[in-house]
Amino acid sequence: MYTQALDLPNPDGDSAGNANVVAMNARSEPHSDALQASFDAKVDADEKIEPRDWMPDAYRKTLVRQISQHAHSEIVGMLPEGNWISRAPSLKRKAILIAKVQDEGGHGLYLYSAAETLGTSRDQMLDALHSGKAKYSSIFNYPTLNWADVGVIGWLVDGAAIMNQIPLCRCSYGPYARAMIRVCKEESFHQRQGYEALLVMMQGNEAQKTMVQDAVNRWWWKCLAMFGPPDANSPHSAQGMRWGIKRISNDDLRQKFIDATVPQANVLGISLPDPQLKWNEERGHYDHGEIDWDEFWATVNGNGPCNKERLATRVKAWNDGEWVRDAAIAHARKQAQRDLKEAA
Ligand code: FAQ
Repeated sequence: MYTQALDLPNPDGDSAGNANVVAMNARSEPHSDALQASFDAKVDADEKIEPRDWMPDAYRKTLVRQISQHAHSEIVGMLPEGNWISRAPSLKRKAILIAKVQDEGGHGLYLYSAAETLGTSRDQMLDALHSGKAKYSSIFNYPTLNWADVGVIGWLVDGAAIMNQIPLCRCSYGPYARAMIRVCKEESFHQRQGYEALLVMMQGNEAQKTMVQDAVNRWWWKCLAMFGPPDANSPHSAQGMRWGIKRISNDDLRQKFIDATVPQANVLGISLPDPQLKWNEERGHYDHGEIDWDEFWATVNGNGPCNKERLATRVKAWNDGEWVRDAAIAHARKQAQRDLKEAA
């Protein structure tokens, strides 16, 4: 979809050696009422904005923020499940889990590539993640205590992720929208494999059923918080909607997720840990209890149960991989010199 070619260090480029990035960053966007009007008209007509089109600086910055946070979530999201590959209960479950974790890595790569089309480099984004400046989804800062957690991540975490990501397939920025189409197809498989794993456990013995219920109790509220703060406290929502980046609000997506998930919980035979969860005939939706937003913000701000561990694992993986990056750059350099000779 996007090039995965290695950018060679370039003396005229940024610290990562990406000359194009520097060119784009240094470019001060010309601004005129005509350019703005043509951008607004495209967004209003539901046309896609493409990398070479003029766009307001704030639109570019918002997309870099959101897409890079999304990419970081995918690669940090590999960690809690990756911990269970060696402990999967059968060869079949192990093969499925390996494929799922690889898919998440792939999603991270599509998303970093989509963000790069906006003039930021992968090294800049990863620096922000490794130094703790960048956000990633709150959900990946909680521990996976037993095998039922892996099923619940598939069912509820991927389920919430798809609910949020389907509308992003219609987002106004072309590369992000196109990346999301494939991501959503894969997330849909992830959700179904998680649900199927739980269905099997729920047909097992009492200990297995208790494990599933316990995992659901621990993850339910955290998954509801994944959709972000309530609309009234969501600083980016109004502008995101105006720009066609966000199509459905945080609260509306959360409600859609609850409405879709309650019947699935009934089929599984588990209860959801919310005494206020009740069908409201008048609204045509389930009413639900209050999310603990203090706990959410503490986690988002670095003080959840696993924030430090997740970041330390990512930084170690980056440092351990340095020799691979060096070897790839040396190979690409030699290849470029060879191509140059042949062309001469
Ligand atoms: N965690 O004004 P809003 C996955 C931040 S992928 C942490 O509402 P916005 C796949 C927000 O960034 C999961 N921070 O912001 C998988 C902002 O902070 P900032 C990730 C959060 O952007 C499955 C501030 O709060 N999905 O799970 C969270 O309009 C299984 C104010 O919020 C995406 O990233 C949160 N939950 O709406 C992988 C989807 N919520 O930047 C492995 C794309 C909010 O001002 C295994 N992103 N914040 O410092 C989006 O749709 C949006 O960015 C929202 C937030 C909806 C997340």
